[in-house]
Amino acid sequence: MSGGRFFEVREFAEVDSTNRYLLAEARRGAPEGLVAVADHQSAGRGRLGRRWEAPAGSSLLLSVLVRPPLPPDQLHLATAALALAAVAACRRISGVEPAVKWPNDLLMGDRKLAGVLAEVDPGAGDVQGLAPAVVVGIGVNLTFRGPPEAGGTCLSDASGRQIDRRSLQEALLEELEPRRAALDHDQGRAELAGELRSRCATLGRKVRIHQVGAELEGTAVDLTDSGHLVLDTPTGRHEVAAGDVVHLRTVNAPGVVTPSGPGQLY
Ligand code: BT5
Repeated sequence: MSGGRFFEVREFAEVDSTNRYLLAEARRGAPEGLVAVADHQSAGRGRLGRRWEAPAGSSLLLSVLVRPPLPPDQLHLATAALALAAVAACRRISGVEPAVKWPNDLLMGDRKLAGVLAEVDPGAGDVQGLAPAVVVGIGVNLTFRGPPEAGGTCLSDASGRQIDRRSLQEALLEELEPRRAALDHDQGRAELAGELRSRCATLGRKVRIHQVGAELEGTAVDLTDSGHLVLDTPTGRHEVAAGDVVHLRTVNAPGVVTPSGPGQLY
């Protein structure tokens, strides 16, 4: 059991989606810190209506409800906080260290090990004077490599051993505690962005970014303290806060499309 704010963990043998469940709880005024974990999701969500697939017992499927005091253009730092906590937990429990593909995947090499999905519900703010809710969920493959076409991997392949799901869950919630606290102030946010920079597989890569109505191609050269990606392109430098990213010149980069789903932060 983790200490700190993520102490109430609701465990499900099966639920449609841990993100969906926590968004509904947030709408009813649930406080920050509530955690949902499932053995199996019957309708696991990826971004933009895509599915997150995982046979029962094969993955860590976990969502947290946070209410960070972030301006809208920095809300995706909540995604970074969970992704970085997962990187640290994987290192502690399995000995392998995934990289982060900006903004929301954990990779081993070019293979997807985990995906993060942050969602806000505009209706979930202002309930009982609470800050708006952000639900951030992660699926970490333990023994399942994802659907064949996704070119994913799992932690037991990467580490060569069986990983205890509960140990990974507890380590993740412990690692999340300081990173969530960092979202409360400028210095913490800058430190989080610094950690993201040091773990980010996207920096130095040629990338293509799909945004609403636009596509941008260039070299990812930096991350700002707000966690935005800085791209060098033939038309100059661009700072990107939103968008799906394709790493170019890679074998298994997942193809992704423009964010448009209501409430999804990607
Ligand atoms: C994501 O979406 O990567 C975010 C996934 C978030 C899942 C967690 S599980 C707990 C919480 N509750 C939920 O309902 N969701 C969150 P996206 O970038 O859209 O990637 C989805 C794509 O990844 C799919 O279209 C497949 O191609 C691929 N995929 C699906 N399942 C996978 C898996 N287990 N491993 C690797 N790739 C997978």
